[in-house]
Amino acid sequence: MNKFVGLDYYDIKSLLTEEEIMIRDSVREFVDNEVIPVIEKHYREGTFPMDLVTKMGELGLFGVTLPAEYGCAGLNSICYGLVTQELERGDSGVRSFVSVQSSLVMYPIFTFGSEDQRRKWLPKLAAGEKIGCFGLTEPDFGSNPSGMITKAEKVDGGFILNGAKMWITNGTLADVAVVWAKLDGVVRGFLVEKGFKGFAAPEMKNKHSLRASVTSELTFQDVFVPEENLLPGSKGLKSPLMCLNQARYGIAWGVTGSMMACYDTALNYAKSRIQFGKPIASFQLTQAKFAYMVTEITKAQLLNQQLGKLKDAGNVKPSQISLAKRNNCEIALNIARISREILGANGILDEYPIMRHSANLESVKTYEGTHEMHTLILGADVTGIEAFN
Ligand code: TGC
Ligand code: FAD
Repeated sequence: MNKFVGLDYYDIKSLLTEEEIMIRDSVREFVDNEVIPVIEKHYREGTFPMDLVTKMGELGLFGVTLPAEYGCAGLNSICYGLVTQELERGDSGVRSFVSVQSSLVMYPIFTFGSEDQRRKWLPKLAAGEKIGCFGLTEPDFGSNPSGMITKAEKVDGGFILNGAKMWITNGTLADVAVVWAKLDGVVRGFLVEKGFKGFAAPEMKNKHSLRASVTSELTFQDVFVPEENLLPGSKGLKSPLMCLNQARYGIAWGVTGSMMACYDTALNYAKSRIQFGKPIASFQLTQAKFAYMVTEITKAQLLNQQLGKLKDAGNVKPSQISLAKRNNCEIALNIARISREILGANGILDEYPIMRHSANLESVKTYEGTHEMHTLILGADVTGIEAFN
């Protein structure tokens, strides 16, 4: 197995601390040793590599930015970004697992949960002993979650939940679902545990994208949720949207890892593939493709660095995260397609990771806010005029 050396055209390593470099390199090695050797098989079979969960827990990859008192690594946002970048170099499904567990489950329990909820869930989620999922999207409400119809009603000792969620990463695997539902017309977060009567989480099959990731429906039929499972600090749509900021940030970095994987594959191939008596890397049209890719990857890396600095300084605006998520997903897809072109017919084989990345990136461009929603978020921010409807 060759060790991966990621593109670093602008010496971005010089912007990282020793600790950040160490974390990047240890996740890079984990991906080389544990993810790359198994991922194509899982992708073909449509299964998630469950063996990785405990290993990722041992490496401290879940909830990396949360405090050590809850079993987490207490690292900065650059470290979190580097973790997702390296994981998605392996596969978007593996990065998705970590994004959901960290940004969409542990973050809301930490931010909106009671101390009891934090102590009950965070150490086990950090260790990978428990798995979580995040239910916001519904069959009829994707880009506009404010219209959700999943509803909670107050009863003695708790709440009765009714409704359905769709497209939920890790739903079938999850021990705990962070479910967003309206209580008296206000969006609140509930911890729905595996085994609660009336709760089911069937897997959605036959995906062409993110095949090494479990995607599920969640259905709630008169599910009794005890009082202590309401996230007390959650109030309004702002609460789930705050979680999305964390996950979108990780995606901006993650897809940069996909770009680096596709670029690296195409460059190695182009140097050794001979046509017309020369390596295809020697043709000007091929070099133009590499010039585009090296430029765009470098721009994405610099965008991520500054975004991480803003985030750690507590100054980041959601629209700045949208800019990076929107740009980097679009560019990652372009780079996957260009890399596939460079490999010609070989590019469609699963001996190479490019088509897998390309197919995955279709989902990544769609989830956590589609390209169009992030365009509108940016448009609203710069003009001061909302154009969502
Ligand atoms: P709007 O009225 O604009 O906002 C409601 C309240 O929220 C505040 N807000 C935010 N707060 C924090 N972060 C953000 N990003 C925020 N965006 C808005 C806003 O200030 C307001 O606060 P307040 O105090 O006034 O109440 O809400 P809207 O209904 O008009 O919708 C806005 C819109 C369209 C931008 C939003 O709904 C949106 O982002 N839609 C996209 C939906 C989406 O991204 N879904 C993702 C589902 S989860 C997922 O895909 C996981 S995949 C994970 C994986 O596998 O890796
Ligand atoms: P729609 O909202 O129906 O949009 C369809 C098209 O219309 C899009 O191109 C969209 O951009 C466009 N559109 C919509 N409104 C406008 C507008 N105002 N102006 C212009 N264009 C518009 N959700 C979760 O809650 N939890 C998860 O864990 C999760 N995991 C996912 C995993 C996968 C593999 C996938 C594919 C999705 C996942 N999602 C999850 C759901 C995801 O967040 C939604 O798919 C996404 O928000 C878009 O919603 P939608 O698919 O219903 O599309």
